[in-house]
Amino acid sequence: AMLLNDPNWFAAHARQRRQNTHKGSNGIVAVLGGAAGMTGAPILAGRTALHAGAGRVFLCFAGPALPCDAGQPELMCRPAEGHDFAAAVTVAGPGLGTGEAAGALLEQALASPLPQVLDADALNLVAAQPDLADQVRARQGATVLTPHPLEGARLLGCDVATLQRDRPGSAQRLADMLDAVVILKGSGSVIAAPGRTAVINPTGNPALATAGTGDVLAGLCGALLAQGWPAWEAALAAAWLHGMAADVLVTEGVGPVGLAAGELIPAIRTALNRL
Ligand code: NPW
Ligand code: AMP
Ligand code: MG
Repeated sequence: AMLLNDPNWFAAHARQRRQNTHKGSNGIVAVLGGAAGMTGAPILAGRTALHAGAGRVFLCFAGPALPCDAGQPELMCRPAEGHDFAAAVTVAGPGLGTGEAAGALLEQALASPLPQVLDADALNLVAAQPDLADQVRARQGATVLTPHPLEGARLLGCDVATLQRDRPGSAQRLADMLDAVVILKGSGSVIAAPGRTAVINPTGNPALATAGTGDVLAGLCGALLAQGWPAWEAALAAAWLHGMAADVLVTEGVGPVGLAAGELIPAIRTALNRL
């Protein structure tokens, strides 16, 4: 696996925003998640998508709780039931739950032709239901998967120790199995895709070992996809920016102990604007 540490790579891939751009040019992100008791996860993903430049962000809640503005009035909150996912880059999974209703919502989201991010419970549903895995493989748009080691092991049908023994190989198997770009998270996240050499992300630190940081990464991936980054480049840049934000915060004393996932969001925005 190669290391992602070339600043020129970002200079070449960072998107300049045109002078006459408008919110419609910067893409739509829809987050599908937020079952009862887990509404924080999609809120973190959606707030990240907003601050990482998505033109419009919808939060589509699977559960009964509909936080009216999610603490961020720019976000548009609605029930997931009946939402049309075809027009947005969907980030599916944060706090989604794994019940029957969650599976049905995921099935609808997967039918969208646009690029998509599958995280958390979306991955757990795909691991449990072969029909959903078939649907992932058959998707028209690009798919980015963001498993942590346990989610990856569930997908591969192995235990975490086995997956961790060869992280680049495991990420590659996941990518080939589901025909997707994969960010296998953890210390030294591995980015893999079919037909490519796996890359190890050098940024990030133990401050990230806290609830919600994965939800932030998923929202960041969605925002970059919505703004037109190709899936492979979006995954590399998202992993790098997410880790870099944590590294900068640690130099400022915001961690390694006590960083809260939401604190990554303004640091990610700064890192993205400085690419
Ligand atoms: P252990 O403890 O070592 O045996 P789960 P989840 C393992 C939502 N959230 N290296 C580790 O296992 C999510 O979006 C809601 C090795 C760990 O205990 C999901 O929908 C939040 N092992 C739902 O909760 C904020 C590693 O995996 C276990 C590892 C459940 O997701 C939090 C956890 O995996 C959360 O995002 C590593 N690097 N990383 C909210 N505010 O609403 C993880 N593991 O059982 O799938 O549970 O990831 O918490
Ligand atoms: P999740 O488990 O879904 O909340 O995702 C956790 C996020 O934090 C992922 O992006 C991991 O790569 C990152 N992370 C967790 N622990 C570490 C660590 N020790 N070093 C670097 N990154 C980490
Ligand atoms: Mg997670």
